[in-house]
Amino acid sequence: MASFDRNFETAARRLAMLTSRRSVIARIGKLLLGAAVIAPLLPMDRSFRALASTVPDENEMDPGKCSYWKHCALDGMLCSCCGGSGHECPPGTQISSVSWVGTCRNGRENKSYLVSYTDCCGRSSCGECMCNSNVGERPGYVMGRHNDINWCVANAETAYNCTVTLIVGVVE
Ligand code: ABN
Repeated sequence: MASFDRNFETAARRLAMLTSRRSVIARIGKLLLGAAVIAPLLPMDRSFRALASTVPDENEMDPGKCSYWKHCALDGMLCSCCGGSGHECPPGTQISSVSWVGTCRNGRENKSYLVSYTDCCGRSSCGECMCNSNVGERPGYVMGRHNDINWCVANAETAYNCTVTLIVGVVE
C-alpha cells in the first residue's frame, strides 16, 4: 500500500510540475464549454419533454367524469347522467337562453377552447353527477365572474335540471 501511495504521489508531483493550476482550470473550462455546445446537437430522444406537457390524465378524456377537460369551469349536473348527453338536454327540458363560459385546455391537443355551460330547464334538478370545477370563477360579489347561478331564470320555465357543455370557440 505504501508503494502505491508513493507511486501516486510521484505521479501527482510530476503532473503538478508539468502543468500550471491556471492551465488545468482553462482545460476544464474548455471541456465544459465544449460539452454545453455539443450536447444539444447529439441525436438524443428529447420528446419526453413534449410528452410531459401534452399527455393528459385519462380522466381528463372521459366525458362522463367531472374531471373531463371540457368540464373545467362547470358548476352543475352532467346532462349525460340525466337522460340527455354532453351536448343535448334531456327530453322534456328546454335549453336556457343565457349561459356561462369558461376557458378549458384539451391536454391531448394541447389547445384551449372557449366552452359554454348551458342549463336545461323545465324539470326539477336531476340530482346526478354534480360537478363543481369552477376554473376562473370568482366569488358572487364579482359581478359576471360567478357561475353558481341558475341560468334558467331567463326562461319561461325556471326549474333547473342539468347542464350541457358546448365548444363555442378556439383560444388562439
Ligand atoms: N348553472 C347551474 C346551477 C343551477 C342552479 C343553481 C346553481 C347552479
